Amino acid sequence: AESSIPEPQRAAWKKNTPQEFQTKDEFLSEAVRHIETTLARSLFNCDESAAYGGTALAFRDRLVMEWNKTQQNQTTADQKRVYYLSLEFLMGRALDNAMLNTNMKGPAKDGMGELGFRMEDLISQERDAALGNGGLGRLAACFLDSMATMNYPAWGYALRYKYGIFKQEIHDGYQVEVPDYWLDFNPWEFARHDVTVNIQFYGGVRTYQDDNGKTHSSWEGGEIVEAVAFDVPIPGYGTATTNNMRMWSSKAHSGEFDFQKFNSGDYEGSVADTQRAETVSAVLYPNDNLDRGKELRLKQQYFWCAASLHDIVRRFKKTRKPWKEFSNNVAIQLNDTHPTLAIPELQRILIDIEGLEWSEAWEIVQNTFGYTNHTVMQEALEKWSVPLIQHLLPRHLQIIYDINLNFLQYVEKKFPKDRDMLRRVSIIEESEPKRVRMAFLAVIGSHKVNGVAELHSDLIKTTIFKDFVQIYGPDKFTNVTNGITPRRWLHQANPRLSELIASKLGGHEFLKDLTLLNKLENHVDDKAFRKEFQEIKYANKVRLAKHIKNTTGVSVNPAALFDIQVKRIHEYKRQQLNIFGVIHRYLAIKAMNAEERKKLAPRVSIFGGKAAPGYWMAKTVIHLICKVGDVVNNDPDVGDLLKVIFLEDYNVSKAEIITPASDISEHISTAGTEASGTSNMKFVLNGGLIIGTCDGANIEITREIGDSNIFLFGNLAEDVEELRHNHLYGKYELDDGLRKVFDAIQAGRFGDANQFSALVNGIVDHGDYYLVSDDFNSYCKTHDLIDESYKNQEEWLTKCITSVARMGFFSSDRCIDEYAEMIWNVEPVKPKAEQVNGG
Ligand code: 6GP
Repeated sequence: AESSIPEPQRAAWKKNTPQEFQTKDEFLSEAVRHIETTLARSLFNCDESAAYGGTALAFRDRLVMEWNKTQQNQTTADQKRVYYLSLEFLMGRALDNAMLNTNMKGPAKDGMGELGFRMEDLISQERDAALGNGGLGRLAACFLDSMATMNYPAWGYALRYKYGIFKQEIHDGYQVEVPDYWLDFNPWEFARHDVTVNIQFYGGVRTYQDDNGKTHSSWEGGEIVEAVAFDVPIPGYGTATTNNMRMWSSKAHSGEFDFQKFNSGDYEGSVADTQRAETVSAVLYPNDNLDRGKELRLKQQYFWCAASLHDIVRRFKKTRKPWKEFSNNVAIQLNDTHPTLAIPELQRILIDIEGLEWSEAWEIVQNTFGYTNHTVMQEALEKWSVPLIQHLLPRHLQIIYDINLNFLQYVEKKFPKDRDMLRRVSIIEESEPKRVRMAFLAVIGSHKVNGVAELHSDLIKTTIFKDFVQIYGPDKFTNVTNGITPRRWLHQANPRLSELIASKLGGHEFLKDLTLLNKLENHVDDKAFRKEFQEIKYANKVRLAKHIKNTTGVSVNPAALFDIQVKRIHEYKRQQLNIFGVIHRYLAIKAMNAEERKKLAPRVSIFGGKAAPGYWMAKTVIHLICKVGDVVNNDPDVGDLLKVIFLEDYNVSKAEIITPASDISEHISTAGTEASGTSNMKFVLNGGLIIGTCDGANIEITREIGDSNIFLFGNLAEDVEELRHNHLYGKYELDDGLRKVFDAIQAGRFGDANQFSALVNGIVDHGDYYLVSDDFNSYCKTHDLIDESYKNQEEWLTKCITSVARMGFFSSDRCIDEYAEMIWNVEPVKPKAEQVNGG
């Protein structure tokens, strides 16, 4: 503890504590020192990448100093901490965020200006930290920002993948995946070679009796992989609190380097073992909303859960509190089922290592964990094969079986007449081979389960967890509607809009309390304000048009209506509906006379997003979009009336350019399939309207902004089941408009029709699972409505401004407060007065 350090030592330390830069000159001297010494570059070879590096390192120093103070302060405060376990953190770039959150962007910009650099150029030198697939990973990143900003004592636990999500290239209209080796220069992480955990795999279980005749189990043998901690400081906005994201990296256990092999001359064999250990944290699985059940993925999950729990338990033990205090000191949130092994792992630590009784341990486990579900789609629900777990984690399998036995006995007592219930809710699915249903284990091992938007949270109670509502009662299940951080998604991505809002609301407080945006409604008739708002949107469209020109070579007119769909490519998200709609529009334009064409608002349809490398249908959709673009964009008869763009390699930093530039964005999943969506929130917050289905958070967005400010269409979730049934039994007719689109594709107007036959047949012959045909007419009509609406620019502008003003609810700050109160029971820890960042 602090008080145990003798006074003279303290004084010596204090006297030499590095000072945090406060001015342009102080910043510059730090940055130049780093360029000269850390990066070994001189005045004569300091390029943009070195200037970026020096700036980033100067900021990292500053963050690390605040991090040290924050950790010390939180330890002294001795309050409950929250640990957010996520296999994905889609952080994007860190420099702009660090500069804005510490309120030091101005001095840094001026300083680098003196060296002849423009800050935008330096910012764009940074690689994205892309340790995630999509919404689930970006949500985790927004949560870290909110937890730090609101001073919650919180840590994120991550896996330090050597390769993040692949880089997408488009060759000839096909997606090509290129590995993303992002660690060659990462100034934001801090290696902690002294913080390591040995992680065990394989081996067997030995049971033995102690002197009192009590039976114990012990997991023995197998192999060890070492986990090394790398810390990334997470600065809050306008606060000194700097939290931690700890990433685990795998390496060969030093005791494991096989000296036997080595001495017998098999040096290469030894090295191969080392490399095998490193593969555990090598690559992020590139699937969004899909479980593929690969052994290495299970290894990753256990490696990361075990290292994190070891760390958490070690920290708790330092407090010397009794075990029954554990869940008063620790809340662990499971981001989907990926960290579910943390449940049997904590139970194992408590009973096998710490010697607690089963029931005492189990109560601690349940009180500690909360579980967030992010999808109801069957193909995403994790089920690990029993033989695989048996092999890799033999003791955990025993514990899972014991958890299941206790649970089923409880259920049987409660519902003695319902035999089928036991089969339905068992953690073990009686398939061949048997499988462990991770979602059920997560529900049983947690005290709260939440969905991520109201409709979704209702759906999990009536579908996948229906029986569990009967068993535990409805209170175990709750909703926390997702949110986004207004720092990155407004202040950073759209600085001019942030300034405009600040000028009307008298400062930037809205960035910490987004509900203050409602005061903007008072200015909706203010002419100057409206004009500036419109100019900002236009400027953002010009910026995106430049990006489109630079990356695709296509010129688009910034005055056209920008219609954007950017997200992972997935059948349920229905990019195919969008591109079929675009083809429908193209055919309509071709059939129009000059008079009709004059009345039409020019459009740019913009797509972006990655397809999982093994997802053929998704790749086909990308191919179709590209081919339609080739035809439409080169049709002189169409000109500016329609352009179709596929933006390569959609990621967080590109989203920061794309999101502020939309007039309309598309959130058009089959009702009941998109748990929440979060880009819908980003687009509206940046003054764009949306076209969407009654799905996920679209419903709550509608409630907040009013149904006259959103373009909703399509069938409702409650009707989906019956519609699917009709498709399967031939009780429907393919939509007429869609038929014409298919005719055009089949006639080869967009290249070889065979390329697209699976896509078309999926709808015509194979049941149209995502109901593209059912929603097509309503979709096209709604787009016609959008055209009409866009002609009245004043009304359109009013809709946009009103919507921004009503988006306060969707801040991830609100969301984190709800978790803190309903699920974690944690309180903020005020930073100490001596801390400086933004304070
Ligand atoms: C996603 C959901 O698809 C998306 O609707 C939601 O906004 C996001 O999670 C954050 O809650 N789910 C996944 O990406 C996923 O893989 C297993 O779920």
